[in-house]
Amino acid sequence: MCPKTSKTTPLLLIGGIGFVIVLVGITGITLINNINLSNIIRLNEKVASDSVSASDNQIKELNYVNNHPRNIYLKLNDTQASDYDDEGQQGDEAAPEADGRATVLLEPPKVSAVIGSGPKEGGLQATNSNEKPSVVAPRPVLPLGWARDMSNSSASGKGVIDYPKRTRVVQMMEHAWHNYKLYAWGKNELRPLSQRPHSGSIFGSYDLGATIVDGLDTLYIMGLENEYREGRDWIERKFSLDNISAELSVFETNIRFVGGMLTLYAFTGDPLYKEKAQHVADKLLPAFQTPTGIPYALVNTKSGMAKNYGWASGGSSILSEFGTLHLEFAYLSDITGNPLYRERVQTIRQVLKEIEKPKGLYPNFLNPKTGKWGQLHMSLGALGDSYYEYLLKAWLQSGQTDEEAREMYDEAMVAIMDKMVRTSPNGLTYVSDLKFDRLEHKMDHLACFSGGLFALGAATRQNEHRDKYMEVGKGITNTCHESYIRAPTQLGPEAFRFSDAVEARALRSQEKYYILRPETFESYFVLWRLTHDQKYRDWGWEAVLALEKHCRTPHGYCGLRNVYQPEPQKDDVQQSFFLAETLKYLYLLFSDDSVLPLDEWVFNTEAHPLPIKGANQYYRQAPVTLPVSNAS
Ligand code: DMJ
Repeated sequence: MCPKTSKTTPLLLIGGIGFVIVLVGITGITLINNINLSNIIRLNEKVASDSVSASDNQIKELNYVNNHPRNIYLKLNDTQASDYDDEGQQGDEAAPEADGRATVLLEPPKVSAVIGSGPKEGGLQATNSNEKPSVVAPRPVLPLGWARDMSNSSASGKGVIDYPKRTRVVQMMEHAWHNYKLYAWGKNELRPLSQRPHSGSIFGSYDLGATIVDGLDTLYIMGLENEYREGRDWIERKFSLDNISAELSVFETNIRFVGGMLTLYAFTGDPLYKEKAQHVADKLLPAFQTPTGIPYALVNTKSGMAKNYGWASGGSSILSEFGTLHLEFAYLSDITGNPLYRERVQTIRQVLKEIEKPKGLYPNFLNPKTGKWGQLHMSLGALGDSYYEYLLKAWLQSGQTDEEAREMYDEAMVAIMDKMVRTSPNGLTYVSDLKFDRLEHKMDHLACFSGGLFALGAATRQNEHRDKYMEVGKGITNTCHESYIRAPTQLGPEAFRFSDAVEARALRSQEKYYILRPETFESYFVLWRLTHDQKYRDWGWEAVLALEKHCRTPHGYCGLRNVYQPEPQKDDVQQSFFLAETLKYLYLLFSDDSVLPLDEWVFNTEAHPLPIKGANQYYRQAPVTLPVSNAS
């Protein structure tokens, strides 16, 4: 037995040890696996809970609903989103939620404008239920309801949301955004045909997310909450101009990036946007280091080296560029408490106020070293346009206190009316370019914003020009509409001419393209708000159908190479301003007047609405501090 036992014992021992090793091994692997697995599960849970709490916090922080202009209440509900046909007819009566996105609750703001007999009277009245109403500051405010006063009460559709049509615009925005997200997320723009990013444009080749920053306030206004959050998240995590050596256009960067961030700050009060707006503006400041204070056009974000475009007359800066900084820089000073930004644009203002103006007009080119005009070319289109816009709007933005801006605007308009506004043989009103003493009977698509500008200027000041300017505003808008409907695509060319032979038609091949520009729709929107004439909505709807027919592709929207061809070639670029401006103005055209009322908001030239001081509770003014910016 013993020998047998002694033989089997080692075998058993070895077997036992082996068993234990295998057992320990299996247990160990299982344990390790379990540890890994539970770690991963825990990690995932953490990520999920972080992102939930981040987004909860974000909601709290953003106070998304409560802080929204006019308390837009989000209702994500797709059920009736496609309940329309191409004529914009809806089967049933439009229900309040028919566009499934945003319902406007007319909860009164805590501070409301109280109006005296004119713009110089009145003050602000607190209507917070805890306080006795009292005048807190006697300062000029826009006459309450000036926009409504201009309306024709017999016109149909006054103040009513056109849900089916507005829904279509929201769906266009979703299509543009989702395809950008799919193929170009974080890059500047989308190439819809090639399904890849568009780089190397005015934004340079860095990934600045131009479409995100430019389009985000439109998403917010439309109530596209998830998309808005994605964009905000990207800005928080990725958007920075530090450590990159990009040569940026001061103008484009200001109107799209600074302007976009400022609007988002006004809407939400989220400090992220104020920080980013200031961050971007600080990168632009070296461009202002010139003998006159007129900034250069381009600045390198790393070195601060600044320069002008080689092609601009005699090393000049461009009127529409250095003249289109005022709204953003002034507002940035007010929300940061740092006066430096306003000082920079006020210097530009003083140069332009004091300089001699040929025939009362502003040429497009000004040398930042000598302070002298370059070529005497004048335009309300390319190179000039938004300078005039910012004169009127600086006055509006200030709550009509910046009288200097209004005077400069009024004087410029008198000269433009006299020297540049003309009527064609068949009665079309247009704004011609002027080169030295010679009129060039051509109007850029860019100049089509001026229909709305003339009307807005007329609506906000009672003077001897008021009726005439309102008529000119309507006339220019009508002419721009004509330039659209005279093309088989029903979309307007980049520039159109007037001669004995043609009216409102492009003649040169390089003027026949359409790049999703907004200016004509901007004027439809402003005129709609001021007159409630149904034709502006009808014209906007024609444009929606034309955009859908010719510019929509399975992967986003493109411009057209020739609007006069029935089946035009597409240009493969979805411009960021298509989301920022074109779709925003179309959306507002079909909204009621309580969405961004024109006596509380003023749109920058990229359609980013900024609050009006003294009339808008979202102004968010900060106490003035000593300059803290180290950029100069
Ligand atoms: C936009 O960037 C702005 O509207 C600018 O003022 C002019 N050009 C484009 C749109 O056409």
